Amino acid sequence: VIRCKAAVAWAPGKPLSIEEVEVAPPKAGEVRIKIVATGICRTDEHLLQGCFPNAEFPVIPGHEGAGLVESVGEGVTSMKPGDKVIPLCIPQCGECSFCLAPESNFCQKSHMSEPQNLLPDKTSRFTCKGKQIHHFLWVSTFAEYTVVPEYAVAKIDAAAPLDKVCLFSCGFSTGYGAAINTAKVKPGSTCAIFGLGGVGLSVVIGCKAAGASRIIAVDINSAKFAKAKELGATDCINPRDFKKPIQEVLTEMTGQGVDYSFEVIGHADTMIAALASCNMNTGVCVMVGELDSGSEISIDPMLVLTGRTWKGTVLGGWKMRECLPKLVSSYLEKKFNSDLLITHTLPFAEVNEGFELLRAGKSIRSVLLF
Ligand code: COD
Ligand code: ZN
Repeated sequence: VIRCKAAVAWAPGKPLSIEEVEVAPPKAGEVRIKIVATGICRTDEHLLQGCFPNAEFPVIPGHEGAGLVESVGEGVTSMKPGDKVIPLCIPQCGECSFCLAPESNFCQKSHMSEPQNLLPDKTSRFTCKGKQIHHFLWVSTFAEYTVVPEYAVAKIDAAAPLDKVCLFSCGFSTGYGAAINTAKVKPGSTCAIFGLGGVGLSVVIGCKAAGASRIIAVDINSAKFAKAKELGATDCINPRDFKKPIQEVLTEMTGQGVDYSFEVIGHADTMIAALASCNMNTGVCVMVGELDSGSEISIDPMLVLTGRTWKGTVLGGWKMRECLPKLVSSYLEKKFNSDLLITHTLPFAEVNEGFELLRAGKSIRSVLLF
């Protein structure tokens, strides 16, 4: 058993408290990881506010981490102590029908079908002050040490800087993959991205990498435009600067609407605007943002009947265990610069300050270092 620091959420709506926790050794098929760096994602904020479906408290949040294997349980063969790894919030068991389908990146042994508040054997490896603490998405990266099933861990290049590639376990991969895998953006095409947070800006990086010739960034906060331009946006527009609906503005700017549009905010009205902004016949609209649970959306069916394609994406469509190592290699070959998304690097003890930056819209991504 290792005693170490972790940020525990004891109840919804309360700040995190840094505690000393006990982390049990990995059981068969599990890996204990020393987390070196972890990003703060809005999904962690949803969890803290009590808005994450089926979450149980107390819990150790965090799902955007990277670290080193500390020890492995019986039967683990794909990694050894000292390996650099990224824990995955969507695993890849390699055996279920989703894992075997080439186009799918779901895994049936994941939180879509099994709760991730505890490890697959329905027990926790964390205790604090004599209480069992829940895991989050099996990864709980707001702990100096965490235990994760082997099939929910990707081994990455030993040269990877962990304080940068931690973003690959969620935010960056989601946005970049939405452009590359889900929309399959073609060279010379036009794209519109609604919402320029860390995920939306990663979509911008993906559209540029795919060779789009026009990348129109849309946000109500014009302070986001400088970074969007730096990452590849060719035009930046603020819906508040126009009297007419933004879909009409985009259609006028492009003639027939964009080839690909992306909603990376999570609001019903911008989902409909993004859909209406793409070409009525051949346009593809990708929904990346998530509506509050329980909300619904209603659209004029003509928007889709004329031929548009409306798609969703989870973690950018990557089969995480096999694709993340390749994505890390592309990063090391400087095919894109995701470092520009990191606006703040903080010591782990300042985790609550990191959430304040997120709530105030002052950060794109904050990375916490242990
Ligand atoms: N029009 C244009 N822009 C807007 C509007 C609007 N009406 N409202 C808000 N915005 C802008 C904000 O100014 C901000 O710049 C941006 O939208 C949103 O940015 P962030 O920083 O709040 O969000 P991100 O990029 O960190 O995350 C956005 C998601 C939509 C991905 C996230 O909130 C979400 O829904 N997550 C769940 C879905 C998911 O796949 N997550 C990844 C796995 S955890
Ligand atoms: Zn996330």
